[in-house]
Amino acid sequence: MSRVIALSGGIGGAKLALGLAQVLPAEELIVVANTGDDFEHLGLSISPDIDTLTYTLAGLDNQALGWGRRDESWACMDALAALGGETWFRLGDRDLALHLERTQALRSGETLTAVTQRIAARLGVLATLLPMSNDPVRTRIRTPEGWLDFQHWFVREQCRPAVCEVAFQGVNEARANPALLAALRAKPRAIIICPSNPLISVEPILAVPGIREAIIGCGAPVIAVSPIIGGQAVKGPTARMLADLGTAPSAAAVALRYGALLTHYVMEHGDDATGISAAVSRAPTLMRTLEDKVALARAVLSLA
Ligand code: FO1
Repeated sequence: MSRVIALSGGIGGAKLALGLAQVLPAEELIVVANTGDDFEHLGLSISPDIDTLTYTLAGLDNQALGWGRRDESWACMDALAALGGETWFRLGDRDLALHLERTQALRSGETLTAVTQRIAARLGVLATLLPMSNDPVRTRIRTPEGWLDFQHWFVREQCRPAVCEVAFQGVNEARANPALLAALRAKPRAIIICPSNPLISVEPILAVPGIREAIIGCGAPVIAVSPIIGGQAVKGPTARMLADLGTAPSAAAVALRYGALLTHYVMEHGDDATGISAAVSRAPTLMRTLEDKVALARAVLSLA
């Protein structure tokens, strides 16, 4: 059976991944997670985009926060604060269990893929969730005050420092997830680039040696959904980051960044498509409800 392979970062991409999971049989969907946001914190191995995708596909995501787990409590964070510990990166009591389990698994030699799939299965996720690599890749942001690890820039500094450069530390040494390469060789039906931030969620995946080439070589349509509507990111710093890096924040600018990789680009009605070489499709790309996510997933799959 031919499969759909979706590349995704956190919240925006995860919404479309959920829509795809609603319309495709589980065995036909592979979701590839960005791991450039990962970091070691309080002795724990944290993989935010894997976690957002896992919780979203499991129906356990915290929709108010856009990250972490619903029905959460914060007793550990409160106790840690009382001890003078670091609480700028909020880890809920139930979310902590996932980080404890992953950290223990990695320390005992389990691959990131294996522990990701074991946890996803325990939480009832049926689609296949693959980290882009089992090797560490760390997105770093160069600001006027110097380089910052991604979560320090994104959460601790709240995206305030201007972005002069984005780099993916370790990406050249990272081996593409072999399960992803195998799926790309097995004649997939479509490659979908979810509406995540291109700079920090999608490009780290494409930067892992061999992944871009395997996508181009697999012969399937490559369909990206714009993360920008009307010049604004739906959520997060995408538009601001593009502007910092000298690119006008527009749906077309994102398509131009992906360049010849795309066969199709899905963007909001009314946004300017000038200069886009891929086949442009229009659809409502703002996903508030599950129906919105399903409708967009159907619109994207209809192009394949
Ligand atoms: N984002 C925040 O803005 N503040 C937080 O305290 C925070 C905690 C957190 C804990 C676990 C997790 O998986 C994600 C968390 N995030 C938090 C979101 C995270 O920084 C983002 O999901 C990404 O890295 C960007 O996509």
